[in-house]
Amino acid sequence: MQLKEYGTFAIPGQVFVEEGQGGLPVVKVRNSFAQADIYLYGAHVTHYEPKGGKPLLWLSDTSPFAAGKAIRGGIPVCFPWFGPHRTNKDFPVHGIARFRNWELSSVAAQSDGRTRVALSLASDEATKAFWPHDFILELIVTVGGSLELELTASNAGREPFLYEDCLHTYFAVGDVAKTGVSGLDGTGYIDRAASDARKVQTGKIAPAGETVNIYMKAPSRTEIEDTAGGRKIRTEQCGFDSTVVWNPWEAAAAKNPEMTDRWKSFICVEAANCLDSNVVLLPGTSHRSSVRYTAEKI
Ligand code: TA6
Repeated sequence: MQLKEYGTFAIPGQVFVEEGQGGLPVVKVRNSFAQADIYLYGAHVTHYEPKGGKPLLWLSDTSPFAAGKAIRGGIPVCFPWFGPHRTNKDFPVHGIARFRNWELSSVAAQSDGRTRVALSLASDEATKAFWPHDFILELIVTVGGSLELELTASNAGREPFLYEDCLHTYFAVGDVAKTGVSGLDGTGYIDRAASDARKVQTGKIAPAGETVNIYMKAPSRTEIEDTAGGRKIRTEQCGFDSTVVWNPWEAAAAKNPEMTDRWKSFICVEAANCLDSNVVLLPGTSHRSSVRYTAEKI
């Protein structure tokens, strides 16, 4: 059922807002290039499928869609911290942006046939209970033959602040054990699965166990070779200094009811500004970061 209050954002045959899982509003984009679903809760892209292709994103079929719970899969927007909070372990992992209802700011059909959806989130009393700063976040999702996301953080307060962010993308793959990630050869990383040891990547990443590699000063492109799925996915990032490659593997996934044996069918390749590469924003300034994902059959 289409949601009346978002009627002004509808573009007949191309964009509509309806009640999605858990009754949460979801923007559905259907154009000549692709289809995509974007939840206002977390500004969370849960689905993208180029015409003639397969879904690009992994989404747990037991993911909760409920206030206060993280949607497991798709593209979580992490802000203003990455991973566990540094001083308060009771605060949510990966920040607060993914637990908030974002505003739908605009929807546009572009002259080239792509569709652009803009969402925003401003600080309020609820965000300040976790993080005391005045901020505005904007996420622009462009749905075309590639999927593009642009995340802009602005300092709307009077003091400088420091933040981390991440587009924590879960890519669907045929079999993670037959998946390689190339493009990071020679890049230094923090190996979270080995007590944060500092290492340097040699060759491509071929996951064979729990992998939580945080590459600092990462190159702007990687390629995911999804051999079992018969495709490769190119990721491009700009304004993000780090790339995170993650899969929990069997033991860690078993502890998470939304993963269990489904860990085999995704790999996260995340664009981030985190750890050594956080961002400092002076009052009145902004930082913009973007990603583009393109899939090709092999
Ligand atoms: O980005 C990798 C990571 O920090 C992993 O260490 C893992 O704990 C995961 O993210 C958690 O993400 P989730 O979406 O499950 O909250």
